[in-house]
Amino acid sequence: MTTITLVQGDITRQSADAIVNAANSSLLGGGGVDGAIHRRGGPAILEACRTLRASRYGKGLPTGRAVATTAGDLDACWVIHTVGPVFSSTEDRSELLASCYRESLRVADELGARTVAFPAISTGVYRWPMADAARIALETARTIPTAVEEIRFVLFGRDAYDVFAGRLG
Ligand code: AR6
Repeated sequence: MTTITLVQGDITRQSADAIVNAANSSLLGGGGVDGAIHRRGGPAILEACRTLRASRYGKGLPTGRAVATTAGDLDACWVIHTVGPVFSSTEDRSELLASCYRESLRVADELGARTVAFPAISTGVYRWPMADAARIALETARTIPTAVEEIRFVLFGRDAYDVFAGRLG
């Protein structure tokens, strides 16, 4: 039985087994959630990302995939890095966005994580409209078979929270 919860706040302040990062395929950090996670989590996360690049993801982590590292100084056991699609008004990339949630939860299951905190993937720099992103995130979270007990969406700001809350019902 999986419970979906919503929180308004900064994901780097959350306590969870796994915290999901809206990364880019380089895995070497960036702005938004990615920057915040690396800043608060400290250099161990970047070091682990560099190792992953050198070993398995020399060409980068593909969009829609997910991979775990240490969570460094964050109050979590793991950070799960996933690469959201850039929003396109001419091409339907919804399946790739759903895949970020599915793959992150698959990795969480492999790790044995029971609580997983997600940001609203692709809704910042990658410009996905919040209402549509919330629909995809919640539909995927509701329907995926997983041993994760709590899927927590951590929304940055009141507007994003309200959009998710309106869709969760
Ligand atoms: N906690 C929770 N949510 C946050 C936080 C935070 N600390 N900071 C921002 N958000 P974004 P993307 C929200 O841009 O769109 C990076 O440079 C934000 O308001 O972080 O998937 C990566 O390296 C928005 O709603 O991720 C990639 O290059 C949501 O998190 C690129 O951005 C996602 O915004 C990925 O873009």
